[in-house]
Amino acid sequence: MEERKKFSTRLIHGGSEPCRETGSLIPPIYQTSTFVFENMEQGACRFSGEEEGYIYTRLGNPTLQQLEEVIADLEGAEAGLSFSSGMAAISGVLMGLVRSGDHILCGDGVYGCTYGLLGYLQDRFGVIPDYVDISDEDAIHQAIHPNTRVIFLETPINPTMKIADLHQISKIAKGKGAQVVVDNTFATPYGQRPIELGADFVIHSATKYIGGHGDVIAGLAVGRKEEIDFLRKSTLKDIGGVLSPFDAWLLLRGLKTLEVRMDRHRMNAMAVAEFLEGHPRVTRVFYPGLSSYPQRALAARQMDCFGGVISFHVTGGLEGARQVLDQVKLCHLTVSLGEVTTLIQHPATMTHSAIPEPERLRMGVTDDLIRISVGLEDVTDIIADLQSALEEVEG
Ligand code: 4LM
Repeated sequence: MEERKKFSTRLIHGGSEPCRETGSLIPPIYQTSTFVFENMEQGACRFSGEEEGYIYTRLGNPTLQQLEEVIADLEGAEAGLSFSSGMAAISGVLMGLVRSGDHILCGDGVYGCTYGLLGYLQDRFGVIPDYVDISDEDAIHQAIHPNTRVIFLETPINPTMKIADLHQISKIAKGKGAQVVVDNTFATPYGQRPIELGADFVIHSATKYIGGHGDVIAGLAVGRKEEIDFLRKSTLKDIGGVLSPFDAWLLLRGLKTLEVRMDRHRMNAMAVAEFLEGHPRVTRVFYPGLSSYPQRALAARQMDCFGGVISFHVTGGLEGARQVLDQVKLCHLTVSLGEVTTLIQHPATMTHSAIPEPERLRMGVTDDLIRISVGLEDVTDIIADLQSALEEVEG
């Protein structure tokens, strides 16, 4: 049997054989909405499933397929599916798994729109979400009920950077008949592969590190073939959050440099985290690479790369955060993360502002918390920018 190629080789060669007819090194973008049938019989057979082949891009497209195969391979999953955004992927997977009356157990701290989606599913469709501290195994045990269908985890969590023990939680879930869905946006498949640790589905906001350059909104999901096929034919096809072929091509291009980008993100983030930790106006820093990180041993065991996102508390509460965010110049004051450019934002009033305050505070998203997605610039320039912004903060 041919030996499986290493990760960086699979990133670069994944699914992209040079085109036989033209010699084009990079596969073409199949920027088409529909596919022509030779005759009516063929069209009918494609629709009935008797013949394999493309029909219409919402149902499948060669460029999307290439991306789906690459992400499934990188995550160690049987199959992959692409969506028009990370939220389309999350809603597509969750709506494909749960029915009215089912319970979704969620890590207490997720991206604000995921929280919003779970609330919407609760209000309109009678799905019951619950939030639990993912670092507390006893609490997880107790929070699983007979109707728990899904355990939804972000790890690391946006923005508190807490992590979940994927191996342990997957084991608990299996014993209770629940499926584990992991949002792997922050870690990327280079940083951790939840399927290998027992998860059932992995989701990405591919808008972030997968694309890497801040020019695409996209989502991806991977899992077992049968279940991914079901999602393709149900919540993707019929709700219709389909990725455009051009955006899939941009993601394929971005993926080729994932490993080198992540290595540099990690190195820069480590230097920034150490700088922040030593600064008198910073009261606490959360980055899995720091020796002060509360779940250091688990991070080292579970993750190959800690990524580029850091969160930190400043002195002076909301005002302290405002002083930093209004002063930065090189770091862009914007939501999103995982881009070549350093991005900084205030979760309490931005990405997580839709979460009711008491819940948000319980999740650790306090007014003095700042999130920075460290980019690939020279790290001394990033640190100098933060240094001068932090000078504005009163003690
Ligand atoms: C942000 N995040 O945090 P789309 N999963 C995670 C995320 O962080 C996000 C999504 C899903 C931010 C966006 C403004 C862990 C998004 C949703 O934006 O739908 O691709 O991903 O800054």
